[in-house]
Amino acid sequence: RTMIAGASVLTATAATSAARGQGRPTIDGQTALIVVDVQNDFCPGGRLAVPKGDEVVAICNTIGRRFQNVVFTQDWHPEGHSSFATSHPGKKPFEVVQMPYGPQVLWPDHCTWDSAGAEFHEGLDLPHAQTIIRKGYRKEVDSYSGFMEADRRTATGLGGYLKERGVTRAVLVGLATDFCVNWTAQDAAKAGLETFVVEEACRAIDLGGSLDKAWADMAALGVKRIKVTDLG
Ligand code: VGL
Ligand code: ZN
Repeated sequence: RTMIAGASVLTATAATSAARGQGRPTIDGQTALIVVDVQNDFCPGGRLAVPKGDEVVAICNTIGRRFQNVVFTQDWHPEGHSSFATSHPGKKPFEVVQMPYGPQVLWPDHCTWDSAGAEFHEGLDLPHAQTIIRKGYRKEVDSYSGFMEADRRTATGLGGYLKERGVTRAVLVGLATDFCVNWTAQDAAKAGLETFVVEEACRAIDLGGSLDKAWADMAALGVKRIKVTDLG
């Protein structure tokens, strides 16, 4: 009898800490789903295709219905953007150059203003999404993060938007795990949001170990890596 009582106490404790949001997010009016860069250029056939990037679309749709607050980020570059290898004579995509704000991976041209590649994947079906934060629109500065440009000074406004609306918790999905999801998650955590990344709802580029490093860096800031089933 004692053993059974002890076991049920343990079970109750685990259930309570889960409900407190230590392992899984409470989904309520203070929680926002941030759908990162689910754009054609990051999907197969796109100019900076993330392997299996399109597989996140259906998962985002299913998850997204459960959230009152849904926000999209959209990578949005002018032609000739400084993150494009084509803007650096003699350089190739995926080489790294030094920019005034630090190292910058050079990419194939992608997500240019008003191009088909910059549009959201046509299967993304979250009509209740409330706002779209565009980023990377200044020619000289990239922005993987939905919160802060790569100069690490210029805010996009997403932090203020969420704060003003009383959002304290962010759940992230989208592309790419090791770049824009990673940087957005880190900045969400730094902004004081309780931050979760749903791993099956993301796909990675994985350049030279960048995916393992991204998960480690996110974990160090308290970002929680969860599964779709953790959303209940
Ligand atoms: C991204 C590289 C360049 C991303 C955006 O969405 O992860 N990656 N621009
Ligand atoms: Zn970009």
